[in-house]
Amino acid sequence: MSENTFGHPLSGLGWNPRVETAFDAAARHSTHVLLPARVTEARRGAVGVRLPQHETASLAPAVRKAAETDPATAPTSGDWVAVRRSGDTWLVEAVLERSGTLVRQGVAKDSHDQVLAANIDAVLICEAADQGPNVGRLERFLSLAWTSGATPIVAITKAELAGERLPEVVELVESVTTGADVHTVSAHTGLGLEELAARLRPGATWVLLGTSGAGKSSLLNALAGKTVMETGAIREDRRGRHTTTHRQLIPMPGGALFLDIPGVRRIDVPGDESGVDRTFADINALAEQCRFRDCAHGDEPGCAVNAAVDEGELDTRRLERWYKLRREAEWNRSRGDARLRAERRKEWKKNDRHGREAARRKRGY
Ligand SMILES: Nc1nc2c(ncn2[C@@H]2O[C@H](COP(=O)(O)OP(=O)(O)OP(=O)(O)O)[C@@H](O)[C@H]2O)c(=O)[nH]1
Ligand SMILES: [Mg+2]
Ligand SMILES: [Zn+2]
Repeated sequence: MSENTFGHPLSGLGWNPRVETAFDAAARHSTHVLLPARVTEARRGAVGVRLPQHETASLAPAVRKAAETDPATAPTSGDWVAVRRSGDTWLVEAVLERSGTLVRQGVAKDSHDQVLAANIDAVLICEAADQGPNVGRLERFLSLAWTSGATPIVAITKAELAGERLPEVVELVESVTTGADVHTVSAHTGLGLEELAARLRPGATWVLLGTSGAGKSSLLNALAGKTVMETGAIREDRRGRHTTTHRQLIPMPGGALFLDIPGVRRIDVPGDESGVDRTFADINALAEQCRFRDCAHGDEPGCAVNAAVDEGELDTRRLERWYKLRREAEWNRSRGDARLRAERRKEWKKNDRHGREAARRKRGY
């Protein structure tokens, strides 16, 4: 961080030279006087921003139009935006270029991707110690986190509830978290909180990812040392009910920022195989040792992947999950490409029509 950004009024919100450059570019392009702000809450058609004081801002027509065409461009929690005063309201004039985005892949036929969090440095994946762990889900969350460009970190939450099973739970989690650090924590007993808090750099933005009831908001409160988010008991008669219902960016006492988001039950891996490859780096390293470069790990001779399975070093279930997630990523990529093609076609048709109408007007009939 350059010296002059330390005293900046937005430094407590993660303001940094990269954002400053992006903002300067936006400000130069505008005829209005613009101010930088960070989106703390995204709602339909409006956003909660910090400038650094709290304000509500609506979307300027150009931003709204872009968001209608592609919802992924709409200002979302964590975004840096350029705003201006218009009468007694604030308008978002531009969404500044993002770094690190957690994207939820649209799974329905025509659905668009949804940006859950923008400008994030770390993804804290929460998995409760008393309910599993679900390694398949962890691999899925890890793939998503790696694709975001931010650093994934895993928190085994509610550790005290695992009792004697804790070492077994930790071992299982660590067996599927190649390349990501694992912290064992308890919001109730305080276990592991100091170690985790030591990793929070001022100005860094962390997002919490996990199922509903995993203890994300509780962990946030415990790290903050005060209640910054509501937490909720999981009751049998209200299963599936989320305690956190909207995404919110919270500045922490030490200067880091946390984005708390509602629990995610299942999430598709994005159409980008790189996140899956990072998650399964152990299998990829094995695959590189196969005799044939294009080894399909079937019954080829000299297959290092199969050798590892035979020697009991690689769990076949993990291998199967790798295949499954890779297929899913490939499928989502091809689907994304198909949607892009369809959108382009629609755009061309529209332009054609506009062109024809303009020609007709010119001709006068
Ligand atoms: N025993 C124990 N319970 C915990 C711990 N952390 C959270 N809980 C409980 O787990 C339940 C869910 O916690 P929340 O923090 O609301 O979970 P969440 O992940 O934010 O859930 P959503 O907001 O719905 O996504 C609450 O009843 C908490 O009291 C812990 O360390 N130990
Ligand atoms: Mg919550
Ligand atoms: Zn092989």
